[in-house]
Amino acid sequence: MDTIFTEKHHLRNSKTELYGGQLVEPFERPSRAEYIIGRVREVALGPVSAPNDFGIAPIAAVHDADYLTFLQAAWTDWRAEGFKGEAMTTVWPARRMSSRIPTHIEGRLGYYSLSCETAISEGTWEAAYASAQVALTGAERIRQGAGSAFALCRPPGHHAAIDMYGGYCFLNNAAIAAQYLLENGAARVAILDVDFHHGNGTQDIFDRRDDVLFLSLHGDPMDAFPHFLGHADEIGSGAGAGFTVNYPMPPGTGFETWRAALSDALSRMATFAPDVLIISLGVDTFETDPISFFKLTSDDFTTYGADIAALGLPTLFVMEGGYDIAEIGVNTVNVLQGFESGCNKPSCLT
Ligand code: OKP
Ligand code: ZN
Repeated sequence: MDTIFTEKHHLRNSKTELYGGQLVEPFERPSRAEYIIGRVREVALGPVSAPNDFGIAPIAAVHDADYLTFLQAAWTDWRAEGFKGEAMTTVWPARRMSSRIPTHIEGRLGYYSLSCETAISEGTWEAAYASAQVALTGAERIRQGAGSAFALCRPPGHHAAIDMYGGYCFLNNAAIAAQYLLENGAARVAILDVDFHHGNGTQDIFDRRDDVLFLSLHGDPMDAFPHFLGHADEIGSGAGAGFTVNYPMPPGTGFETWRAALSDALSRMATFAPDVLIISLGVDTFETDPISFFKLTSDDFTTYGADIAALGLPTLFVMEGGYDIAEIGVNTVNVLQGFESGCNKPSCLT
């Protein structure tokens, strides 16, 4: 399997995350990607290549134009105020307040964010842009006939909504890849989100769409971030009704329960018959992940990779979360190797 990767992820190197009432080193840090690419190389998963630049258009096909303008200027605008730390939201348009977009950066941060743990720092836009290009390059490989590809995106994307960042995400890499494929020959795309956290951004982007089936297995939002989306009764809106499927699961969920949800998701995907499958691949379902509460083992990642391969669909893996950094390389690559071992497509056997 080919991997798409760029060192530009290092440009996302925030120093502060608000966690438990303290400013700590962010869980989402550069070493995550280094461990993953290190493992890709160690097991010789396949060639590693740099992304091409598809420009801003495929990003603007998914995100709000003024949101993108905000993101590109946020660090400069923040610094222009003379603030000493990184850009963090302190105020939101809460219930019954105005939804007018403020001019001051503090107001704009509130308008365009969904949480405050994620600080905007120098280079954040450049890294997020490069991460989206990694996903687009992976999508282009699939469009050209590859049976699979691994977009080693960092920063992650699945919490980024049409016009909001948060949960370590700025641009929704998986959604950008899906939209690109739909505009370049695919009639239907399925997105399976196996990150521990609900993919609220992806769900938001495709809520009304019947050409994208979004399925997410995640910690119950009653107990887990992002807390305000991801319930089982969210099924999509309008023409998109029935094209969103959520599998919230409680603290302590192990592989048997998780795999039963996966099995249901896979059979729904088979019925949908997409041209391409995109996996939002987070390995924060791991038993010792520091911010999550599922109990998957390293071997379970291999097993479910093979389960996914049994669908026999062209599959783009897009990296999302995973915070047990010492094990993130093994767990991520286990999914990819499991997929390859379980894949019977002609394109996998070559
Ligand atoms: C990003 B991704 C836990 C707080 C969680 C944000 C988590 C973002 C996860 N007590 N804060 O989905 O892996
Ligand atoms: Zn996650």
